Amino acid sequence: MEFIDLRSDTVTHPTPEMREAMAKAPVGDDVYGEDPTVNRLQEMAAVMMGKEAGLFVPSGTMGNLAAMLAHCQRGDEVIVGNKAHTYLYEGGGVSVLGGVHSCQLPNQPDGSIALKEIEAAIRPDDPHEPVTRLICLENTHNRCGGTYQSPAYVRQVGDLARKRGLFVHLDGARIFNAAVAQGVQAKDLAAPVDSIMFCLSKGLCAPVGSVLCGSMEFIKKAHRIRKLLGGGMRQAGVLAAAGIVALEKMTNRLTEDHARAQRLAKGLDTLQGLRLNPGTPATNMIFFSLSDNVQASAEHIAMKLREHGVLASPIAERQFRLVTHYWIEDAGVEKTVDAFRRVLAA
Ligand code: TLP
Repeated sequence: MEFIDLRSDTVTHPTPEMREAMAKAPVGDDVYGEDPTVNRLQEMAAVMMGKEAGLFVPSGTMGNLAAMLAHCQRGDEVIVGNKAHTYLYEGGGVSVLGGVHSCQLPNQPDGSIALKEIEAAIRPDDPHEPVTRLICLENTHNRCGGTYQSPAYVRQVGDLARKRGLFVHLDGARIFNAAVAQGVQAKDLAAPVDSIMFCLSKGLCAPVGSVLCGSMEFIKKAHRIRKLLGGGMRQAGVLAAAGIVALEKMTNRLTEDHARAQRLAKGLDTLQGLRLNPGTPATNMIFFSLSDNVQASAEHIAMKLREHGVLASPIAERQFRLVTHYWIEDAGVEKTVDAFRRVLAA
């Protein structure tokens, strides 16, 4: 059975054009810096983010970790949102491997961190305390509902960081979703930050990989750290080739995923038994919970949905996240609403 897979946009398979580009890609040993396809992808990514250089990494998690380790020393502190992917879902890597302390501040409903809170959390120069070194933002913000932050907000954080001698790293796993949702360029959102990581293997459909972008000096450090983390790949051009197609062909079409998310949310909203989160969907993620009158757990509902050919992610006892992407078409939207209707009525 063909499943309608809404668990994440990470489940996307490469497009036929990507598979063709992968088969034909010229390759070399990228640890020697000799893979022409990786080099081309890194240059393209840097231009699109308005940065001096880019570094192809195997995953978003490694990109964020390499960035944080490049910015921080042991004993430094990173300011993160309490719902940030870097804080919740990356194994605490920056503390485990970097000896970096984290200061978690509340994420606002739109995924931002209030400027006042950031300012108040910056440590004084006192030997009792860790040294505040880095602020991490996330755009779009996954756990806050796929919400996005504006260029003006990112600029304000960047200005504050510069004034206080701090770095800013942006987890831009879905930066192109944030950009198309606001009708701006990705580089408008990346300009105020020192480094940005974005993923090729989410809504952009490439099978593997992310790119970390920043200054030449920063990328040189991150390159050394990537090797140390075991992320130096050899003939990685076969993967980078799909990434190039992702950047050339797949960024602007993300508006289609956002429109389908709207349509899906509208359909789900007609069903008794579900309560959409306020404001959902902001981009390609729909968050909702089960109403009190529904006895079954989200886990049980997800199991039943599978029998109807729909894969959905429970993210808590009574909550779901659905994510639209390239492989979800209009018929899949209808089928999903129908499957929820049947399962809730059973
Ligand atoms: N997110 C995954 C899960 O890990 C939750 C998903 O299904 O959404 N930053 C953000 C904002 C992310 O959403 C993710 C993956 C990552 C980083 C990590 O990327 P990978 O999976 O490539 O390490």
